[in-house]
Amino acid sequence: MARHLITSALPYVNGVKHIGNLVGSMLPADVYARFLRQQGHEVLYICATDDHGTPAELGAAKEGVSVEDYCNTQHDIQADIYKRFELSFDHFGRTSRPQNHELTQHFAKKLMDNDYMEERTIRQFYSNTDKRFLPDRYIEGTCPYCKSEHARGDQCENCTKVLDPEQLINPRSAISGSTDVELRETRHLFLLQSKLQDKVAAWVDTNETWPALVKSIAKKWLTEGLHDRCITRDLVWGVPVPFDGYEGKVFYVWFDAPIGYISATKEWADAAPESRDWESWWHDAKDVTYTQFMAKDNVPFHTVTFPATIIGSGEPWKQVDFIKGFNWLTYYGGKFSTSRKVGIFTADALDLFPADYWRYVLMARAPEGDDSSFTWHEMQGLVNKDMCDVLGNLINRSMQFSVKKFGETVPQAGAWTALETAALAKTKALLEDFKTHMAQCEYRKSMSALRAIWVEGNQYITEAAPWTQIKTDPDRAAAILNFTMNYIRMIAIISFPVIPESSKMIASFLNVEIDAHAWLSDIEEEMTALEEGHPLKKPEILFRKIEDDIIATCEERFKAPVSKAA
Ligand code: B3M
Ligand code: ZN
Repeated sequence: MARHLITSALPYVNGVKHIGNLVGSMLPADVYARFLRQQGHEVLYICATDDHGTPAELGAAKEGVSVEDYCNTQHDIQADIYKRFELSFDHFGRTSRPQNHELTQHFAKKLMDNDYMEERTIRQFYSNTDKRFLPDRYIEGTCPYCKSEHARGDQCENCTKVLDPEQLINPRSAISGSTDVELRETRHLFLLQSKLQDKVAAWVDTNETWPALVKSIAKKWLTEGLHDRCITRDLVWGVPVPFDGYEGKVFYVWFDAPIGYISATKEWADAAPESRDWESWWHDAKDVTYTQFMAKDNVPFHTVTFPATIIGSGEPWKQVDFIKGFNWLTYYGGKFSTSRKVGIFTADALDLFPADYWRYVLMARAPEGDDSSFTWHEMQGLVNKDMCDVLGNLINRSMQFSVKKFGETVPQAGAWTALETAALAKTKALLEDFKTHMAQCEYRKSMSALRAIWVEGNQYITEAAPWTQIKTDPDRAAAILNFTMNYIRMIAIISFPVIPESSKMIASFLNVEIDAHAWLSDIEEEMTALEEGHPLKKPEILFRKIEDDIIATCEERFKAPVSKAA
């Protein structure tokens, strides 16, 4: 029994996210959290909306509402979607809460006290048309690296390079589009990351288990050298800077957002202070294993920038142990784009198909080793073959037959033959694979082991053929079905982290509870869990095939670049 802290990158509050965001952060974190809870560990899965920054201000301006109102609405919309995706956050907080303001200001003061922060006068774009400074996303232009015309002042979305606004070619205001912009002097705080370089590098080196993708991104940043970073902005929305002369300025969103992991934990504890202790998770928490989930563009901020803040504070905050970074999920090889509405958004996804279809498909095609392309035909294939033809088929035909021939109870057991022993031997090995890969957050491998267990069950009943046996040896038919009902129960338990709703549905056919904290002890023993006479229900249809015409409609509606045959 261990204590596991899990966080997934905090989605920006503005706008419904696409399935690419989900697969690179919240969904795998949820699958992992559920898996660990089943293993009996104490798990705390924390997420929040990233409420600050220019995207929220721009979003509010576009809708003509106040930033507060805008963020309230957007937070609730996202929270509702994630609930429908069955994401089992222990808390889904907000970085605009007082807890985060306090903690962010606390970190800033510590960094200032420890001489890791200093004031500098810089030049910032000022829009004469809009009569204001244009930090980060308020300024747009052409990327000096890849020449994309939609680069923002802080980062180019196309090539992911972090930018200084002054590097933009043909800068223009994102508010008015005006090119009447000029550089003006303004005072800001800089985090002296260059002074923290060695300490951050030494800490990165202690993390031997990080995946190659994550480690290489961190190393690349460290090799290029950490630059001092401006962490305040001329904006009204954000965490106010608690120093004299900084009225009207707030912290840069990437300074307060990762602190949000801690402050959202505090929100969680503040909701029930008598039973919850946030500090035991974050302060000097040597017994805690901390895992973060994020897409690759967020990795530098979690391997280098945020660690610099933590190390610079000189306080014993819990540092991340394992970072699971993801490549991009693409839409037919191209980029999902929130701004250009390309791809599939999470709310639309749920209108089309149940959450479990998405959960399984996205995890089976997780962009781990490389970017991974989503196509409707592939989704159709995975749902129809793996979920319907294998898992659904196993459950429906065996349970229907059992109920028809032996009534609504588990039939009598019998001695296992070579068929059962062989099936169990294979299953045991697959289960070990599944567990190992899940524990290492290797989703593609986990899903293929899981699928192989579904296949094994389906093959077993095909070979054992109770429908033939019943004609000559009804006891043997009963024994096969007894074994199968137990096998199905085992499948319901192990599939729960991935397809929780379906697992619960299968469990309801079998009249068993799927306790979130139950994993299998010994596979042979598990195969005797349901005894003769245990009540059964006639199964309902678990999964429905996705027909070709639905795929054609989706391709058209979601602007799939090319319509291909399956
Ligand atoms: N909101 C960026 C993103 O959603 C940012 C992550 C913050 S994690 C502390 O990609
Ligand atoms: Zn670029």
